[in-house]
Amino acid sequence: MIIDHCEQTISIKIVYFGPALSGKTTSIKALFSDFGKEKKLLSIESTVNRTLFFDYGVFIFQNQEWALKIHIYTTTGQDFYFVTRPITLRAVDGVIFVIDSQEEVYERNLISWKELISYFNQEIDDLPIIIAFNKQDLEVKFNSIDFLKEIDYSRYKNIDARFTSALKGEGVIDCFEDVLRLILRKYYNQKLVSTIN
Ligand SMILES: Nc1nc2c(ncn2[C@@H]2O[C@H](COP(=O)(O)OP(=O)(O)OP(=O)(O)O)[C@@H](O)[C@H]2O)c(=O)[nH]1
Ligand SMILES: [Mg+2]
Repeated sequence: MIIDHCEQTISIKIVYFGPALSGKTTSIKALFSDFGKEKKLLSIESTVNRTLFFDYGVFIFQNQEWALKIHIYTTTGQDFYFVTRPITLRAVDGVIFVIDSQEEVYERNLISWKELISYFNQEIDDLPIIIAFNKQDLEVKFNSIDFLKEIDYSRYKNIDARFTSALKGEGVIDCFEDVLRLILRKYYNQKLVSTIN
């Protein structure tokens, strides 16, 4: 979070992370479309619609004095562009970890999770994360509880899980609101932000 008193802006950064083809770009597109802002989304894609570096967009909420800017990125799942992922994650305030719920790619999700936590030290314990079990519209899925047990879900303090079908736009806004809620609660507890009467 960056609080700029001169410009009177608060900036927050949220990143969609997850294995290749799990639905990160589909999720961010659905989110921007829900807010009627699909034209504001910048996607750097290859000719086969794979993310090359990242997708990026910003939501700006403004009152008369202050602006809240929420910068939203996706990482690329392609290992060829692996080097871009830790860069995209720099100074992140909250992560939406997009899972591909298809049984045959269970391991891929686990590897991606391990990669995510490898970029952080102890701060991972307190990083706001929403785990989005995506592709719920498909028939054959693995059991989300198994995955949560395997990553030792209960050791993280600022984490939650949800089901999504990004292709249908289902659950995407809830994930966004939830990660924002976790971020604001964390900064409220740290007294970086406060409520006014
Ligand atoms: N059935 C189904 N397919 C989905 C869903 N979300 C994404 N997909 C499909 O999964 C494929 C990959 O989606 P993307 O959004 O490009 O995935 P990504 O995670 O951004 O992929 P990379 O950027 O290449 O890592 C596409 O064919 C999507 O249509 C979903 O909820 N259900
Ligand atoms: Mg993508």
